[in-house]
Amino acid sequence: MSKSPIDKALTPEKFENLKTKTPPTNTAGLGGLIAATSHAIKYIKPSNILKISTNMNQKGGFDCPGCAWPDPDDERSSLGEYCENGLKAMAEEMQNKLIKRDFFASNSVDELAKLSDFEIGKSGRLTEPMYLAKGASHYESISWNDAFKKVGKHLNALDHPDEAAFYTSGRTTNEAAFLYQLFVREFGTSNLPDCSNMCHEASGNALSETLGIGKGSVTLDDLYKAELVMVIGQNPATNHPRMLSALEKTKKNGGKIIAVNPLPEAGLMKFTDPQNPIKMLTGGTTLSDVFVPITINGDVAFFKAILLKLLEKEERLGGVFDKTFINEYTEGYEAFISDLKTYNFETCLEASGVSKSIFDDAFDLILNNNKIIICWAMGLTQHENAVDNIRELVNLLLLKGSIGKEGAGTCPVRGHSNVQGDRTVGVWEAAPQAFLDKIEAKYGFKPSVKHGYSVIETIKAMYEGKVKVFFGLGGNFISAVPDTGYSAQALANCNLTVHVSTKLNRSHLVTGKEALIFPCLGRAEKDYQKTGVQTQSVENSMGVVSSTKGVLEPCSDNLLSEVAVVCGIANATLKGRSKVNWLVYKDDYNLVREDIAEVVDGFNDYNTRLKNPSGFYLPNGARVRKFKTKTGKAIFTANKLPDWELKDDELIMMTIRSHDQFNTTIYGLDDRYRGVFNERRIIFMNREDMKLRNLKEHQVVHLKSEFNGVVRKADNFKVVGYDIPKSCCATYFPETNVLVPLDSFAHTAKTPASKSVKITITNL
Ligand SMILES: Nc1nc2c(c(=O)[nH]1)N[C@H]1C(S)=C(S)[C@@H](COP(=O)(O)OP(=O)(O)OC[C@H]3O[C@@H](n4cnc5c(=O)[nH]c(N)nc54)[C@H](O)[C@@H]3O)O[C@H]1N2
Ligand SMILES: Nc1nc2c(c(=O)[nH]1)N[C@H]1C(S)=C(S)[C@@H](COP(=O)(O)OP(=O)(O)OC[C@H]3O[C@@H](n4cnc5c(=O)[nH]c(N)nc54)[C@H](O)[C@@H]3O)O[C@H]1N2
Ligand code: SF4
Ligand SMILES: [Mo]
Repeated sequence: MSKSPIDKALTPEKFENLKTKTPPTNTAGLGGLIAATSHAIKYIKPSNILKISTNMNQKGGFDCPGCAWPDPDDERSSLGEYCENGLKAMAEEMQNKLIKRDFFASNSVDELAKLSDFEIGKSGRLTEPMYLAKGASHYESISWNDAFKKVGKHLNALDHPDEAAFYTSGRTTNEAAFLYQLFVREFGTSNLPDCSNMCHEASGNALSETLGIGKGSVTLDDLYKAELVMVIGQNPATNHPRMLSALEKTKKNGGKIIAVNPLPEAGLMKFTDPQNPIKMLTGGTTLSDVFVPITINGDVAFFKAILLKLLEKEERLGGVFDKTFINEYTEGYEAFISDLKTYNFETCLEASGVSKSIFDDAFDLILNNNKIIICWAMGLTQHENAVDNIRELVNLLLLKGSIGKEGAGTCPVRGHSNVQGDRTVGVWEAAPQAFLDKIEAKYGFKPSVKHGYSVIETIKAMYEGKVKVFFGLGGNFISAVPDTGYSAQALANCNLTVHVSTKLNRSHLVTGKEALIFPCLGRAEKDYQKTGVQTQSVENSMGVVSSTKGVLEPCSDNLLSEVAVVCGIANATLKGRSKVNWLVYKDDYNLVREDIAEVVDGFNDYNTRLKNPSGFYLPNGARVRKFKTKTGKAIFTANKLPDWELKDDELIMMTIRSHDQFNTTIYGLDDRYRGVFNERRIIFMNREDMKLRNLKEHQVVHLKSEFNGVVRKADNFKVVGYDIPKSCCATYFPETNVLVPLDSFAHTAKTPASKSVKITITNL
C-alpha cells in the first residue's frame, strides 16, 4: 500500500548527531567567510564560483535570490556584494548535481518521501518536465507541449474557474508574476494565494490602513541617518545579513539600536563586516545599545507600556509628542489617547515580560530621539494579534513625528527576494478595484472582482473539494503551510497539482491524483529567447526596482523560464478565447514591461528607467507625508492588549529559521549562531522550565498542541537549554508546522500564527 499523504508530508523523525556549544556573541567576520566559501566549493563548479562572486548584486548582474534586503544605491564592493547566506542560496541553486529521468525511474514517490528535507534538496537540479499519472508510483518524463495540454485540459474541465488556485512564492520576477496574474484573471478567478499570506500580510494590512501604503517608508540612506533604530522580531544575522552592515553604519554615524526579541540573537549583539579586514582584526562593532528580552507575543504590551510612559511625560512636561505633525498630518489622536488611558502601566509591563530597568533603558532612548526607524519581520507578523502589533508601532512613530522625514519611518523587512514586487504587479487575491479596472481597459476582458482565496482559504477549499487544481509558481507549499496533516489531505484531494520549480521538494511528493513538475531556470542562469538573453526585474524591501540578468549557462537544455511556462499554459488553456497575444511575450520581455508600464502605477518608462544601473524608486506616499488613506491623513488606532494565557503545563512556541536554511530549503544541519550543530529536531527551552519538568540537556521529548479540541502531535525532539524567557520555547520550521493549527491566524490578515503555538511536552 502506498504511503498516506500525511506520512509523505512529514519530515522523517530520525536524529542526526546533536552537538551544542555556548552560542557566539559575534557574527560574520572570518567565520562567515569560511562557512560560505567552503559551502560553495562543495556544491558549485569552481568556474561558476568566480562568475557568481563578480556578478551577484552588481549593477547589470543578477539579483541575489536570497532575501529582499536592498543593495546600496551607489558604492558597491567589487570583491563581493553579498553575504554568507546569499552564497549558500547560490550553492543550492547552481549545485552540480542534476536529477534526470532515471532518478525518478529508480525512486518511487514513496521512497523519495522517506528522505529528509536536507537530502531531498541535495538530490540536484530538476532538468526536464515530469508527470505522475493517476495511481502511478513513479514520475515519468513528458514533453513540455503535452504537459501544457494536460494543465489546459484539467483547467477547462472545471465547473468554474474558482475551482483552481494559483500559488506564487516570492522569487518570481516582475515579468513572470505580471503575466501569471494576467493569465489567472483572464482564466476567470482571483485565487492567487501567495507566500505573503504567510509572511508580511499583517504588515501590509496595518500599514495600508494607517499610512496608506502597504510597504515600508524608509530607504537605506534613512537607516544611516537615524538617531534610533528598533529591530523587533527579526534575526538579521541569519535572514538579512547585509542589514548588519547598514546597522553598523547607523552606529558609526552616532545612531542607537534597540533589539526586541525573546532570543539574544548573535548578530543583534556584535557584528564584524567580512568585507572589512581591519574590523576582522579588531573584533567588530557592538550593535545593540539595549537588548529587550521580551516574552513571545509580549510586543503590544511592551508598546503600550512605552506609550503610557510617553503620555505621562507629555502631560507632565510637554515637548514629548510632535504636536505640529500630529495636528497637520494625522487623525484619531484623541480617541487613541483616551483608549490608551484605560490601560495600566504595571499590567502592560508585566505582560511584556520585560524588567523595569531594561524598560527604562529602552524608554530613555525612545524619549530622547526623534528620528526613529522601526524594523520588523516574522516575530511581529505571525501571531493572531499581528495586525495590532504593527498598528501599535505605527502609533509610536506617529506620536514622535517619526515618519516621512529623513532618518525615520517604517521598515518591514521583507523575506523572499521579489515578494514585494510580485504584489506590486498584481499577484494578490484581493487586488484593488482600480487595478482590475486598468486590466479591463487594457486587455478588454472583465477580471473577477470577487476576492479570491488566500493560502489558508485555499487549503480549506482543497480539503472540502472546492478547489480541484493546485498550481504553484515556485515555493514548497506543503512544507511552508501550517497544519501539515490537514494540508496534505487537502492537496491529495485535488485532481491535479503542478509545481514550477528549480529543485525537487516535498510538495512534488504530496500530490493530487495526477501531478506535474515543471523545471525552470534559476535567477543566475541565462534566459535565452528569440531576441537574445533576457533581462528581468525585481523590487527590493525598500521599493527599488532593478534589473537582473543571468550569467551562467542553464544546467539543462530542457528548462523553460517562468515567463515561458506561464505563456505556454495560458496559450494551451485559453486557446482562441484569449484577448491577449500569449505567443509574443516570451520572445521579448520588453513587451511585458511595456504592458506593466501601462497597467501598474509608478512604472512609466519602465524599459528606459530599468537601464539605470541602480534601478529606480517606486513612488511612496508615506515617505513624503502624503498618506493615501481613506481620509488622506495618517491614522492613530486603538489596539487591545491580547488576552491569551497559558495553562500550567503549557509553553508558548515560536517556529523559527536556523542559520542553515532558506525557508523549507535546508542548506545544512547547523545553527552556528545559536551554538547548535548537526541536528534540527530540537526544542530550545528555558532552563528553569526544564528543571520544572525534570528534563536534561539533549533529552528526547514529544510535543503536543491542542486547539479548539483538536490535538496535534510532533514526536522526537531533543531539548536544548537556552537563554529564552520563561514559558517560551522555540523549534525550527518546517519540522513543527504539523503543530500549527490552520484556524489560528492573524485577524484580518490571515497569516498563520506560527510564532504563538501553545504546546505541552512529554517525555514518554
Ligand atoms: N538565510 C535565510 N534568509 C532568509 C530566510 C531564510 O529562511 N533563511 N527567509 C526569508 C523570509 S521568506 C523571511 S519572511 C525572512 C524571515 O526573517 P525573520 O523574521 O528574521 O525570521 P524568523 O526565523 O522567523 O525569526 C523571527 C525572529 O523573531 C523573534 N520572535 C519570535 N516571536 C517573537 C515575538 O513574539 N516578539 C518578538 N519581538 N520577537 C519574536 C525570533 O526570536 C526570531 O529572532 O527572512 C528571509 N531571509
Ligand atoms: N511554521 C512556520 N511556517 C512558515 C514560516 C515560519 O516562520 N514558521 N514562514 C512562512 C514564510 S515567511 C514564508 S515566505 C513561507 C515560504 O514558503 P515558500 O515560498 O513556498 O517556500 P520556499 O521554501 O521558499 O520554497 C522553496 C522552493 O522554491 C523553489 N524555487 C527556488 N528558486 C526558484 C525559482 O527561481 N523559481 C521557481 N519556480 N522555483 C524556485 C525550489 O524548488 C524550492 O524547493 O513559509 C511560511 N511558513
Ligand atoms: S542580505 Fe539577502 S539579498 Fe543580500 S546577499 Fe545576503 S541573502 Fe542575498
Ligand atoms: Mo517570508
